[in-house]
Amino acid sequence: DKLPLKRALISVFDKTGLLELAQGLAARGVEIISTGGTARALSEAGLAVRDVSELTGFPEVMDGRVKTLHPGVHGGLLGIRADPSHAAAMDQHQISGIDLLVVNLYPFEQTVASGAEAAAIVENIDIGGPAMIRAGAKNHPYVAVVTDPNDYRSVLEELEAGEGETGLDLRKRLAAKAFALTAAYDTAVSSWFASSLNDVSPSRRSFTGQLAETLRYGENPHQTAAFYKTSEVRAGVATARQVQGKELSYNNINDTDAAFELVAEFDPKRTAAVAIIKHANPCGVAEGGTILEAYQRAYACDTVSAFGGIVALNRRLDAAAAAEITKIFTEVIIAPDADEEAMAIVAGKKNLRLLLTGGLPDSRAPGLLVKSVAGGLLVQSRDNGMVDDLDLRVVTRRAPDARELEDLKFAFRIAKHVKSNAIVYAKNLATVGIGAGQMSRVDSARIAARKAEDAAAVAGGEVLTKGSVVASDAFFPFADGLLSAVAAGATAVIQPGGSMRDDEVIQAADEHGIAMVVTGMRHFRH
Ligand code: 93A
Repeated sequence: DKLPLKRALISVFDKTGLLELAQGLAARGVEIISTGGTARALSEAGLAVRDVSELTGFPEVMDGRVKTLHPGVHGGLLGIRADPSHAAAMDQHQISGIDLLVVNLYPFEQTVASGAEAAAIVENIDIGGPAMIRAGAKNHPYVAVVTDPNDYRSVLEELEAGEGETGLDLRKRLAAKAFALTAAYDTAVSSWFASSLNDVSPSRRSFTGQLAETLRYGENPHQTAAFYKTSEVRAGVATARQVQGKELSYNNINDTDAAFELVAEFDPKRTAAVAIIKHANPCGVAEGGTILEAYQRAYACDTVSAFGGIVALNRRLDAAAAAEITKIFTEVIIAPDADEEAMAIVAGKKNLRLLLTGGLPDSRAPGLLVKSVAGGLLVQSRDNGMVDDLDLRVVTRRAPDARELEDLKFAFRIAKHVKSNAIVYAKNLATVGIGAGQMSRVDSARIAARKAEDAAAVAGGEVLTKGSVVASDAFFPFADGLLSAVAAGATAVIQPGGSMRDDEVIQAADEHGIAMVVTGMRHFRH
């Protein structure tokens, strides 16, 4: 399975490491063939290089759109050397075998990310490169295909160790990587077309990401994990700049995403907002006049759970808030920005990760959510649904007053970010009790109320669910969940409605003087 390396074709957009590789090959007497720009770079460095047009007998035409798409190249990549008829064809047509192919592609995704115009993006769809990569990788028993400058060294080392030969094992591994590259490349192209058509239909998409980081472990230490970034750019954990702190873990990334998506619901021009997240669920969310005030009010919701939490802000982190947040152990702070003094305070906590995103994502923007199930992928559009005043319908005799109405909308927005069954009590634009992830809605209601009692016990004050409002992410199937909220002291309720027993639930609300508003929109989250 050893293969002597006589001829290499190098055609690279990214010229990183090119000279060292070519020098190493030249030193072994390998003949080098290259395309226009690559050949120029090599001969300027004094290396002997043949132009690919010598193989094709054809010049590069159409601004380089056609340079390597020719049997003189593809025959040399695809010919099975051990097959007499292939060998005869190579002989007859004077096709020389290519043993090593080094290609990296036009920077399609970077061009998209740079905000270039469509014409420039389209021009950066590499055709000849992927064609050669696929041809060489298919014929890996005879061709080594290198698509990543990080692999140049191991190829040279293998040549060194193998006295000028590459082993089949290396060629197979390179082929696997090559097909992964072309698959991801084409997916990026198709995603761009779909998004430029504003097509977010889950059934017309393929998926890809660029490996950003191999993580130390997954959700648990015995699981392996990696972080991929996609071309669907939303300001958030994937695009953030990590200013300081330990490496992010799998759970940190998941929780930080949940936290930032939640605060993105609050327009920073209207209000400051802070969310504290544990296990992907909020344990406190609040608006405030300042970030400090919003943090203190969010923290007060559940001072026990906030320990070791993830804190997300919708506005710039300032010194006052930084000083307050760093009073307890916090895993991550994510914010659009931070001022110098705040960063200096955070720097006092070496391990605390500070992530700055440069902005907030649009929570109404479309996008896709992907989740794997055994043997498949489930894909849906992201929950960018938002209830506005026109959607709300009062179904009880009593209508909510202005303060209740603001709190109801606030609570329902948060319920969207709480694992179902979700129950959220809120008062004065701060959560006062959150019940998450229970299999029965009445349990979520009871847990949320109990947590509010616990918070009151810790603070030595009154139980804040008294005179609060409550949001439910889905309808109350029975009156029991509602009655539990009444028992906790809630005066108004917001929920999607649509239960077979809506009448029963509304009647129970009326009996207790509760104001109830239905949204017509459900916010399950699992
Ligand atoms: O425009 S192409 O799709 N047509 C081709 O025939 C072709 N052959 C190689 N692009 C093509 N390439 C790409 O050119 C390679 O994938 C590489 O990214 C780039 C190297 O060009 P140069 O050597 O001129 O810098």
